Amino acid sequence: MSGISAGVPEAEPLLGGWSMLRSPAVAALLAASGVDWICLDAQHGEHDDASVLDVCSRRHDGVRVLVRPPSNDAAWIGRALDAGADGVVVPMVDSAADARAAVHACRYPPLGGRSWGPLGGLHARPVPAADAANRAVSVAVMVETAAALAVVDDIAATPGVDEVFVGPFDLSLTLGRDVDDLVADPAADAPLRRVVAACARAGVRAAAFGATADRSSALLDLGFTSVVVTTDAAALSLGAASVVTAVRRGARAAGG
Ligand code: 3PY
Ligand code: MG
Repeated sequence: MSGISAGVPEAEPLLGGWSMLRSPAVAALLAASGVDWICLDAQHGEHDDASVLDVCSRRHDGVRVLVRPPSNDAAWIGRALDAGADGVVVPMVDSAADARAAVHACRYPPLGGRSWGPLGGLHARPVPAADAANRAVSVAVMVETAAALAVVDDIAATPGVDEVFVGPFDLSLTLGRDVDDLVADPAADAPLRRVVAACARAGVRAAAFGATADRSSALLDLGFTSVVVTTDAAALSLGAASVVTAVRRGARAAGG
């Protein structure tokens, strides 16, 4: 197993932070929160080419930096990796062919079609050789539609895929279900259990977007071994709101 999983015992779950805000300072705070990895979201978050380069050119004390491109697009994936991302989380991968395209975009020949041009040299960082970069890169493909679920074994078994990453919000939309109902489904053949089982059969990591403590814990209980526990936007607004509420409550109690 390569990429994000390198060096981490299989039994130990990885916790991730999701970066929505286009701020390198906020991404650095998120990375310093104790998570194992962060993901810069250029699909639904504010990140773009420039902010990805900005975050990736800073050091984050061993916390790996992934990027979610807006789509399964080789040019975008190549630029994120050139900027120094440790891997990508590719959205809306609906088939083994989509998964093969994502893998192909992430690896240099002869394994794939990535074009040479890492930016590390411009930022006084060492540039790994092509074969080392191929070994180190982490390729996560998002299973988040009914179509993807139907072929999840094929997607998970695609050579070069390191991780299958569930987007429970999109998946619940295409299945016509409530997201928390989907996560709590106790059936032996429940959709999320099917993803975990497919990953176990293929020997790849099962990851998912939780974003709240309850949902993240439920996903870990289901067998996911890499889970997004919060987003920067949620942590900021919930953290500030809880302090404001506590201080107002205290002031009212003191005022009688
Ligand atoms: C989903 O749940 O669909 C996601 O993509 C999470 O960002
Ligand atoms: Mg999604």
